[in-house]
Amino acid sequence: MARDDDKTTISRRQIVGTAAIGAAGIAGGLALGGAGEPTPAAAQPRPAARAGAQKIEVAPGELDEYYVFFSSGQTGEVRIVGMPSMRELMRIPVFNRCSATGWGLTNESLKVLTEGLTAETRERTKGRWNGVWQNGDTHHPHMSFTDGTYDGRYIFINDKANTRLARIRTDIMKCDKIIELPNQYTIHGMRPQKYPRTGYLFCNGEYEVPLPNDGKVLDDKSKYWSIFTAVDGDTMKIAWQVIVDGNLDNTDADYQGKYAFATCYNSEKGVTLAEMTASEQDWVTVFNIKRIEEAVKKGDFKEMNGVPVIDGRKGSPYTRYVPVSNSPHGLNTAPDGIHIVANGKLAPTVTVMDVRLMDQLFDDKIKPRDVVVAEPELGLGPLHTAFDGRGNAYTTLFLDSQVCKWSIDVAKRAYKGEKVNPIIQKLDVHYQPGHNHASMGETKEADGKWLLSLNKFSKDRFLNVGPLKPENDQLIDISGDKMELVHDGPSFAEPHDAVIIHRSKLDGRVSSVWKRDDPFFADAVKQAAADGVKLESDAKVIRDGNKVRVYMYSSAPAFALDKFTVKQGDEVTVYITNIDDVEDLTHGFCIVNYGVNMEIDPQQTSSVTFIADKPGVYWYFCTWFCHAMHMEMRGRMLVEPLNV
Ligand code: RUQ
Ligand code: CUA
Repeated sequence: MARDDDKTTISRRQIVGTAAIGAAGIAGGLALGGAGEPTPAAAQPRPAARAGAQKIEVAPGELDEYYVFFSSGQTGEVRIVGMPSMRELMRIPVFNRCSATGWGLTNESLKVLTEGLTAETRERTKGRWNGVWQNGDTHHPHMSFTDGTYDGRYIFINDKANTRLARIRTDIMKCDKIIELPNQYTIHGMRPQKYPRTGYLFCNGEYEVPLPNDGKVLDDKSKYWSIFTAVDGDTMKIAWQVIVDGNLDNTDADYQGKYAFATCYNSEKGVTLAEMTASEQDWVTVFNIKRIEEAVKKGDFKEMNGVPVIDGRKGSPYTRYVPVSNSPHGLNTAPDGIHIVANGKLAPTVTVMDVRLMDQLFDDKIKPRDVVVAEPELGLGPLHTAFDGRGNAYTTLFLDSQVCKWSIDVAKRAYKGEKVNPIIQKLDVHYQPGHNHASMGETKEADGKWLLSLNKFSKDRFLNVGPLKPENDQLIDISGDKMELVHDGPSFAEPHDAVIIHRSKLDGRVSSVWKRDDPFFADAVKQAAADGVKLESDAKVIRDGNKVRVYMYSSAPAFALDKFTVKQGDEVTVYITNIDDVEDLTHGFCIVNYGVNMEIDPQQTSSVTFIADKPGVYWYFCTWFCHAMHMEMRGRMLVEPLNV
């Protein structure tokens, strides 16, 4: 395979440095990035003694200063990590199944997983897999905003695999809504509106398809389109969609509530690697939110699958297309509220735009390129940029395996012709970084303390665990003049993206005990009321034809029913209410050889439905070690055979 020092291989700079980049160049570049021989760990720089630097140790019993919400790529979940310790604190199942919590098995989770699917998907998944997709691919977690900073209400996360958007309630750290976007094929970039509040979630349709995608058009790519969607974060309903030229990769919003931006790497609308990278320029698409809202009001749209779809292709009043070098990727708005950075990927540059020029651009007083105020050349493979709130930017260089720290102001002066170098420092990371994140750096409250580099390859940085390696999320201290690498953290599978949120944003918001009137299990409460059952104090079996509803409560170390009897073939729903009112006293409910398990937290009601298809004695037991007599916390389901 290609190596950096292999003289027969085209050099990285030849591949990505200049204008003409064909398919072979990209393939070569990726091979260099992905398959280069590892440098021995001993030869890698290690953090030296750190004078006066920030403390990374979080002693036993101490708490972290930041919450980090990580996506998890192909596992489909969201993870909570403490920073700076980088300890994983919790996993939140979203698009995946979870054996521990019963996500994808319980009625409460199935409702979340299915109710927001399109009618078509519901039909396609009917009768298999509990009516839901089995996989997801989470990329971009973001917290809801009010007035340019995190407001603690929700975390939103996209599913690239099956075109869904999910919302997580931070009070219980559970997903409470999932919707599928019609007319669109995949969501890649996803960002919340920052001002005045969230508001909208902007969802980028990366892949181009015929509209409608019903098989009538197949290979004629001139009839393929990409869609930009705005979802209302309060109702989780689609507000509007925009058809665009090219495609949509990453997205960000301004701090004024007027514009959203998206990078386009396939302006060619190619369907092969060579076609997608053929032209030397692609663009950033700018969306004028106010004009789009007015278009919806006055009816300048086509309704498709119940959604107003606005035509935002070139020449429309709703969008502008700002040319930038070949195949930009990340898009990042700076905490100064002014600068928007598009990251070159196949170009060695990042393009800096000034949001204050967008009004003039939409009034056609200036040309699209006139909104560009800097375009520094930083290195090879710029993917994403983070900010410290002190005017510095930190850009990941995928091919160079570095983070480049640079000054926005100096880059602007250089763009005007001054002989100045905006680059302040380059730091090696291990290896091939994608996203990076600064503490509070995606808000107007960027505090410039920590930087995370989410590296795609770990190679030799950890004990060898086989051909599938973890990713490496590296923690970097940026509080001083120099970036300093302080911690390596493995992760599975591919986090892509994270947000670093000061814990004060969640202070007093996160519960330890459920509220009995929580909407999450409102259906169970309703059914119990209809059955005349008090969930907190009744243990009852109610037969309704061949449907059987088993109600019990639990309190460590016992379930209220030590047995219940059903008939073979019955459709059984077990409702359990954990009446313990104590922090950290979770019970579980698992039936042996029935494939059933679920979590029941303090004051929560959980339910699961299954067919009692096999006669016999089936013990159910508590799966969370809750008491000295946790092992004894069990009971029997007696299934009477049909023909007796
Ligand atoms: S985006 S790095 Cu979804 Cu860059 Cu993965
Ligand atoms: Cu309840 Cu273990």
